[in-house]
Amino acid sequence: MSEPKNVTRKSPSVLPGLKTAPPGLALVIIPTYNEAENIGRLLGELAERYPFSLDILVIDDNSPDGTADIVRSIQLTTRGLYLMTRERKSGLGTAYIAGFSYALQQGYRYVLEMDADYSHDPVMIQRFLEAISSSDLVIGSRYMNNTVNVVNWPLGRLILSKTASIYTRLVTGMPVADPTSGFKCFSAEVLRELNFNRINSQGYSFQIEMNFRVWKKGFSIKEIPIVFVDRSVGKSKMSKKNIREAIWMVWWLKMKSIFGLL
Ligand SMILES: Nc1nc2c(ncn2[C@@H]2O[C@H](COP(=O)(O)OP(=O)(O)OP(=O)(O)O)[C@@H](O)[C@H]2O)c(=O)[nH]1
Ligand SMILES: [Mg+2]
Repeated sequence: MSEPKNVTRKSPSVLPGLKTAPPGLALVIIPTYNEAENIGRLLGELAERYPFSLDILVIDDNSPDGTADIVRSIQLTTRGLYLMTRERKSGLGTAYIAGFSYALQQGYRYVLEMDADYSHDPVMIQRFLEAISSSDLVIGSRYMNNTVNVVNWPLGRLILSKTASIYTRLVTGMPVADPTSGFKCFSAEVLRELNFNRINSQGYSFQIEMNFRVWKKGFSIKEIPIVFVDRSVGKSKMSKKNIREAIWMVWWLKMKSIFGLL
């Protein structure tokens, strides 16, 4: 299949005869904006842990700190690492939509979302890949069984996140304990069923909207426990605008669903 113009593959081809899971089955999408301090270490760890069972697509929005250049240099020695570049910072939602389209076009069976800032532990990817064989969407949850699994988060962030989870559940009725989590895995069947043109939310809303649409289509959703660790380097891109958007988005989704316009 042909490669979109803004995606580069520099990796060497896979060595023949290796007794491992076939490459090309699962793709992890990592959106980045100014993650130069994190991306090198993360890509190194992913390549080491999953040398043949996982491909990686970094989607960088022309980060001024040179994140994309770091990815390019790692591509020279890493199999299955791809880079999509966009001209300007255009939001997490559109980055993921571009990544999902790429994943479907390339025929991946499973597609993961992951942050670049080490809030999401690479070790857990194995669990996602196990769980996705019996579910359509697997969400890494910080709030399962009435526990809170976050490390180093300021109390304000925790209250905000937990309140958003409760609020989303009350308004939409969606049975998901952590609807704003950005560590998750979709089966390709689910993504194929969604009309990406209708999804235009960013940040937290994007995660909620994806879950809601998957749930409303009757697909199965499973949550697995994760521990979320606050970023230790780099800056958060979370904004007040993201929070305001999420407050209205859940009502908008509910109304659309009631009137059959989802
Ligand atoms: N390509 C792209 N990536 C983005 C954009 N905004 C955020 N990201 C990336 O998306 C991931 C999550 O963003 P964060 O800033 O960590 O947001 P967050 O996890 O909600 O906030 P913190 O917990 O404070 O870190 C990170 O890998 C960011 O670099 C964007 O506009 N474009
Ligand atoms: Mg983060």
